[in-house]
Amino acid sequence: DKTSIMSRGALVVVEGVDRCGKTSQTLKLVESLNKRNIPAERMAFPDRTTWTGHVISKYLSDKDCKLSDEAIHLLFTANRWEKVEKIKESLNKGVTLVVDRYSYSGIAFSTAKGMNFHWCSQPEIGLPKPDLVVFLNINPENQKNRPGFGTERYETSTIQKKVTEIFHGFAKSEDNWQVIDANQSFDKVHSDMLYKIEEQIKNIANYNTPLQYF
Ligand code: NYM
Repeated sequence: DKTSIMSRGALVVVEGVDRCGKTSQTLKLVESLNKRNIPAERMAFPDRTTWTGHVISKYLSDKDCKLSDEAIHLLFTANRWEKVEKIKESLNKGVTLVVDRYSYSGIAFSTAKGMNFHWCSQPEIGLPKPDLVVFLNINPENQKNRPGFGTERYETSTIQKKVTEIFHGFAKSEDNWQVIDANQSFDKVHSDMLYKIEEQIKNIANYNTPLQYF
């Protein structure tokens, strides 16, 4: 039967600081994959449409929204846990997921404001582990030249700088991270990402790689 020969979709995460092009690149990737007859869908964290998402959105946009650092950290994680069934279902159907931010953003942003790295990592244990993380690495000058910061929490250069350092740490220590030079043109960044993702999809099919968990 068809399901036994169809391989699972890839779990691909795109990480990077604000204004590195994550949103437009993830949209374009799904479009290009679909054009090549590779079923793919986009997902983004935080997902502001769920109940935890409503609170997260309020926290990010309203500085008077008082939640302890621990409470909001756990809500961001809960927002991912809410999606686990959906993630597994899609991957098992052969759909590749292109995810805009994931656990790494959760750990990086909370650590950047002074929280303990180890503590922040614990509630991610058991979540599906991405097959591939594409890190859009942009230099600060280029980031400055893109449309300005919004008014949400964490949109300051101090936080962004720390987050960048933490992402570079992940890129060095994690085996699933690939760094893409996001200072290149939109189309070049797109084709570099597409190449890595297609390579990953082929690997999963060739070696029948099972989904892993943190
Ligand atoms: N953010 C995002 C976190 O602090 N923790 C998380 O777990 C995630 C997924 O939310 N500044 C931060 C990063 C962003 C902010 O994200 C909103 P976006 O992609 O701008 O909607």
